[in-house]
Amino acid sequence: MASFSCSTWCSQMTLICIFLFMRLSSAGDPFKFLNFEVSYIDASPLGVSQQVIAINGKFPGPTLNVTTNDNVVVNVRNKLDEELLLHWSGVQQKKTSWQDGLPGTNCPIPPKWNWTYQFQVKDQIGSFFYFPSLNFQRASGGFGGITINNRDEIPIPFNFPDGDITIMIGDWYTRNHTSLRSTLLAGKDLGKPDGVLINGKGPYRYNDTIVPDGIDYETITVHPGKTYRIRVSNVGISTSLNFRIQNHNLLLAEAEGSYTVQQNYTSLDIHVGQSYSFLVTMDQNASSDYYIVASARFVNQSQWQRVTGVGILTYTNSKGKAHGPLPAPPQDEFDKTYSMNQARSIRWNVTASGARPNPQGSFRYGSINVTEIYVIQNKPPTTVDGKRRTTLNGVSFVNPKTPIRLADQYKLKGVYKLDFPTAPLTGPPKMETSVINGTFRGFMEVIFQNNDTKVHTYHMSGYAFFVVGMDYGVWSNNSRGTYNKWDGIARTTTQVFPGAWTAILVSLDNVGIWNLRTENLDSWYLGQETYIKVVNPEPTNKTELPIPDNALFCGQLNKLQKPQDISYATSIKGNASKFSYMLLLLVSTIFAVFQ
Ligand SMILES: [Cu+2]
Repeated sequence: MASFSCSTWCSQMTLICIFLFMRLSSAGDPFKFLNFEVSYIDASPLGVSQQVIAINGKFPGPTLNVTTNDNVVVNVRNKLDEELLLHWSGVQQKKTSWQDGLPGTNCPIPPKWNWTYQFQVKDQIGSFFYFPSLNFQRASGGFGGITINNRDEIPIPFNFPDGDITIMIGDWYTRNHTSLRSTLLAGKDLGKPDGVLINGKGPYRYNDTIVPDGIDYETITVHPGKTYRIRVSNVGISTSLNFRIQNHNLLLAEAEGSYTVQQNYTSLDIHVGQSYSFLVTMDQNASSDYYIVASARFVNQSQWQRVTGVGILTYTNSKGKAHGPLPAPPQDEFDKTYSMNQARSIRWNVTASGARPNPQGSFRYGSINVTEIYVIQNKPPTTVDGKRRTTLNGVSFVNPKTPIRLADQYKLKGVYKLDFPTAPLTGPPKMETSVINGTFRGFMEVIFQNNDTKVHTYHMSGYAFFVVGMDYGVWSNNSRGTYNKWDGIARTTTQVFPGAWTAILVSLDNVGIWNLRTENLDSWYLGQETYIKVVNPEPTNKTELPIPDNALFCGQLNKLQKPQDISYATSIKGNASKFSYMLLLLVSTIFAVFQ
């Protein structure tokens, strides 16, 4: 039994107070309480010792496992020596852009401080991941899965799986994020990654010359004949990965919060920031284990051999180790349409029940009139004001010292400009805090035009958008004739192939300040992002919750910040935390009843 020293008691009382003063967004829906302690640990995923970012001592962090409409309360303790924000990528933060965990919405959590996120996963299902959004930290870890389950009474469009497995894949460097950051700030390219990790672990030694001895690899144990839901996210820096499991079919079932038309793939390209669910039936004879592979895509395979993640799928009745060569990646070196056709083949299951996007209450995005159009073009890095920077439409985004959402709240002038260009600027590129002026309840069409030489993925916070078209060449008005107006997938992160465009439609029904960025971490870090501002002209708490009482202040609002007592910076664990949760639950119930 933990002893209740004053410091523990005080911290519990503080938690309770914070909690009491939080607005209960929806008192009827269940609450899930979590503690996330973010710290460095030593790990050697590729055989080289390095500092990685762990959550509660784990790398990757624990999966946030919640259910549609849950109220999620995550008390984050920053034990790094740097500022921290966690972004719950894919969580739409309906009415709560205050909780989005990005520099445009939140002041960073200083070292040793804690900050409690509270948000509701309203009307959402699916597979996503969270990650630290500041200062290139994702390159050192700090990520973990997000699983939003259907509520019990809502059927899923397939038999309930016998198991649920989360797999994080991503390219990896043996240098940590501070070193990678310096490389970028020095105007250099990061170069080829040192490997690909699967759930924070290096490759199985499938080949003695390529993989050194003594590397810890991921093993996933399964029962023969059973069907598992395998959720895979690419949490890496900038490498598109091809995912495959030797001798096993991947039946695609979900993409970032939307059930898909179920189709079989032998492998699927998963670009940075994307998540999918596959149904995998363990229908092989277990004569040996099987390889799980995530290999770099669109690169010279002989030079990038080491940039391959290899894990092991082992049946409980397995008769031996996996051996021989890895299952081959797609042989499409001279066929640039293969991957794009695969992307186009991913369709929305328009008849599945459960939470799903419902633009303007119609479910028929194809018949809604577009109110604003943005053609957004990226180019390879270029020099802006003497620095190597990336741009969107010729603007390299500069994050303001005061978050945009807070600047609006306190009516500060001059923090940003609402002048993001609707098409690429023709003049020289510039550094600006230039934001998109979105229309509340408008229907926006965005065409991403990728003029770089590698795949870029784009993510939008606050929404799921419909991916309605993609093709090589330059987008024109005529391209609309090729749009899928019926079952384009609604998701949060889409790929844009080099020399190609991708078109999305999004219903701006969520008030707030929403990040629109490339997920390629190096390009994002150098300015390839903006925000969309969506304001309800009518002042009401119904479309956006008030500023949370625990909001942190920084920049021009620095003076509003009260100091935080960090003397009780010890973690709350074990029985003590259970006790405090019970108390919190009790207090919140009473509070809800008497509200
Ligand atoms: Cu996001």
